[in-house]
Amino acid sequence: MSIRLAVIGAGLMGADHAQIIAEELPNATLEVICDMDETRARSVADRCGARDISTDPAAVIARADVDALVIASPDFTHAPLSLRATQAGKPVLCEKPLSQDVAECLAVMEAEITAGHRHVMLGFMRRYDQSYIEMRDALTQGALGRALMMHNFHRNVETPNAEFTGAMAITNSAPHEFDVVRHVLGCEYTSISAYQPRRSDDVVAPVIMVLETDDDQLVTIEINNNAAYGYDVRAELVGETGSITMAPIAYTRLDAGLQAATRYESDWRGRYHEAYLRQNRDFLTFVDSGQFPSRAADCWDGYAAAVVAMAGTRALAEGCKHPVTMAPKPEFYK
Ligand code: ISE
Repeated sequence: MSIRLAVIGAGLMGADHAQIIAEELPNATLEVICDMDETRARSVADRCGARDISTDPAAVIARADVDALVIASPDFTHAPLSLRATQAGKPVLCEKPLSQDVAECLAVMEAEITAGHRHVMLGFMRRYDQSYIEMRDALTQGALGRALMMHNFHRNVETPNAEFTGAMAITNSAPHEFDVVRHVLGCEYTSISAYQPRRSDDVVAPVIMVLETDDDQLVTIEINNNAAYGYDVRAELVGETGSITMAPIAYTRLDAGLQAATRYESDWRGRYHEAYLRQNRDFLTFVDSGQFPSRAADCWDGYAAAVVAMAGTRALAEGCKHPVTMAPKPEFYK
């Protein structure tokens, strides 16, 4: 039976999820596109063939003709809407972050524990990207020996808007690395340091972070939201007996005029399209079977990302190493 979905948020990510559902997920139908901007909701609904639109997320969550939801509205709405959907018994694919407020993450976790099963799958789609899958497999298969360090850089062409700050590089962009490094290494973090170089212009400078893990490993993360040259995300995992590094992703190289050239994507939607597709298929399997996918990120992972992001913003503001202190992991999430 086809799964009836609603997408809350008709901005960049909501429109992308709606298009994936409409064009590449035959076992799902788009029932509602919800956005506070009715015109924007209508535009996405018409483009993707959704049956209805709404400007009221609470009403959409309660609709009898909606089996599950994709939450792609602004970050501050993610936890409250995930909480409401969990209390309504509706599965949710929630775009990252779950929340930048640790207490909000704990509230959603509490609701899932009360309900007795997970409802929220978090949109940390890097877990479904082939390069991180191969990196994690190499480690678990013993090809690298024990993991020592993981180096990461995450470069956007430019910040999405003028309000984007260095702290937002930590709370909005870096959660992808915070999560996927935990997933690959199977670790938790114990401390974070954060620094910024000075740029000669007035755009947001990169943020460099150094994190320690609970197995005495080191993780470096560079977030550069104004790299200019292209959307470029790579990592290298260094073990005691081997290393594995990501190649720049390109389908072709053009050799001409004594030059060789490859092309970068302009943003994450192109670079991670296959990962979004795999993630969204796994979400539908979760909705259909009730079995939470082993690769997927849950609310504990959302909480973990929020805790380290909060510590990272403090480390950046104070210019010193900050401890990452997490609550004990509930049995429910083990
Ligand atoms: C954005 O919100 C994303 O989730 C992208 O995956 C990431 O590359 C970008 O830096 C974020 O701003």
